[in-house]
Amino acid sequence: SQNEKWWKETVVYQIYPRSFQDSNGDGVGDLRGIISRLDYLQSLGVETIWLNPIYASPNDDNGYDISDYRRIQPEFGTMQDFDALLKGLHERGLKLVMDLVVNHSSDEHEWFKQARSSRQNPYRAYYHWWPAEKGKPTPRYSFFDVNSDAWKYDSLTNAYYLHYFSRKQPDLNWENPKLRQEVHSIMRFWLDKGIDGFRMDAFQYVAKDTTFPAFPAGYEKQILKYYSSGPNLHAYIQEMNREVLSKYPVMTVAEGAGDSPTEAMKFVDPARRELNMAYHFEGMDIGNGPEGYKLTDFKQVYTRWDSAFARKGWLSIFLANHDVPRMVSKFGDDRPAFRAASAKLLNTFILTMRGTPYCYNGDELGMTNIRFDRIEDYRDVATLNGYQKVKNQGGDLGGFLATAKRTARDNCRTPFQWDASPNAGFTTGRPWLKVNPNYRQINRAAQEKDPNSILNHFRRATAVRRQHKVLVYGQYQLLDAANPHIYAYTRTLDQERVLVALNFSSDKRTWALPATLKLGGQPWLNNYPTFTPAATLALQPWQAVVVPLR
Ligand code: TEU
Ligand code: CA
Repeated sequence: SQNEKWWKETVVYQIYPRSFQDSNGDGVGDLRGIISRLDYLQSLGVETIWLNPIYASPNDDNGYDISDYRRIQPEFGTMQDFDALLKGLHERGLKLVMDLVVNHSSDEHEWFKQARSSRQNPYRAYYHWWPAEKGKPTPRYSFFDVNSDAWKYDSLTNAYYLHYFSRKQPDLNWENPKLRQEVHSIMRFWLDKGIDGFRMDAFQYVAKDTTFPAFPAGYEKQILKYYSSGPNLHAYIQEMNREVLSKYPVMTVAEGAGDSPTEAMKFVDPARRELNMAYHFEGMDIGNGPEGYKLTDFKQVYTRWDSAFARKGWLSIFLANHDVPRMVSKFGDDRPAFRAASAKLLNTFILTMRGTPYCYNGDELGMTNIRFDRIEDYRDVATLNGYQKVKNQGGDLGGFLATAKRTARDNCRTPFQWDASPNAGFTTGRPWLKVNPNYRQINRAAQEKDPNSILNHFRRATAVRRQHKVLVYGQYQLLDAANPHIYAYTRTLDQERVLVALNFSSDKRTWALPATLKLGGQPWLNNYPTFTPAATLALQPWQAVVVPLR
């Protein structure tokens, strides 16, 4: 039907290039390294690869600070390497999605160098400035700054510039049509090379009210309300669709989608001609405290978002990315006895929900948080500046480190665990970020040999999704919403109906099937060797079954 689209049926696999595979021994992953792993990517049964930024960058925020949008980061390789990678992917039937980071550039981008050189410079209006003679700017919160202050004073022109992220990531001025044309031209440059889409970074933040009105006290606690969906945001996206996107058969996904399903729908309602899909963070935002999360909250979030998109629009489904802890450490149980089962359960969840699944590299192996003890081991600007901020305030540094062990972004950025050789086969040199010492047990080579490994379960799960459109398009219905341990739902498409039953706990559980459901055969997917069809299911710790219904 008209509603069927390749980007709804695809499974996206996210590669963090810095940590995937080093090919030349400098300790940094690179494009040649990815090329050497193309057969592995194909073997996963995913069809789309999303690469975190690989553009030229001083690397203040691992590539999310771009100094030249048309060049490859020299550490990662050359444009020839990029072309070879794209060709290699396409030859294997895989698509490539690039990160588009245009809420901000690097302060080392030529535009910013020009802009800050004088108030009269034509590039001045590519950024947001507050002349110091107007006094202090109205407060704006910065996610990454040591002072949380998004205005940085620049003495060269006696003015402040705006940066929602780090000082080295000045926000671009989307109110300037010239800037928007530059972005369109950058997009065409990559689309004309044949890439298959964009993941649009921090895109909900691009539009600003440039009169910079004061926000009420405490606004930073509701940052999405004040920062996302600014004036003209959707006009800018519609313009981009008209000028660029509508001319290419590609997919687009907005990182962030406003502060509610209603706001999110504006990005992806097909009638509005904007983007294809969006991802929200409500699922990720639960369970960041030491006490973890309640399954009933988790179910409620996914169910509410599913129903808001039941008739139109499309979402992404993910439990991890490069900005959050490892999914098995946060949502599963990464102790040795439960790690494999819970990782398989979480992959089953991602691959059986409605929405396009996004799988973060390493999660197909059940890689875990590294849990650094010392600030010296971290590399992430967010953690390093956060630590410095607490230190400047004379705050509780031990408490900060304890929280970072659980939530810091470097937990999931450690090198990919290929095999049991030194540095997990990631590099022959010194890795830019420590390898998780558990690589001797948790690695790809070991899991290739084991038919019941997390890796081979992941492959079965992607194959099942490919074979059964009910898992892509089928209507979702939650069962037993109040159950604190079992997440069960059905997916239904025409005559086909399937039950997904997930035991989100480290204990055996029983679960009585609703009287209206009749099991209709052997499981399509099961992370344990056995399953006994019965009116009451007996589920092992973290057991995950996908069973057809009659
Ligand atoms: O992250 C943006 C992002 O997650 C914000 O939308 C979020 O609200 C904020 O970080 C609060 O935690 C993207 C990238 O994924 C991230 O790696 C970059 O550091 C960031 O943009 C800046 O480009
Ligand atoms: Ca390298």
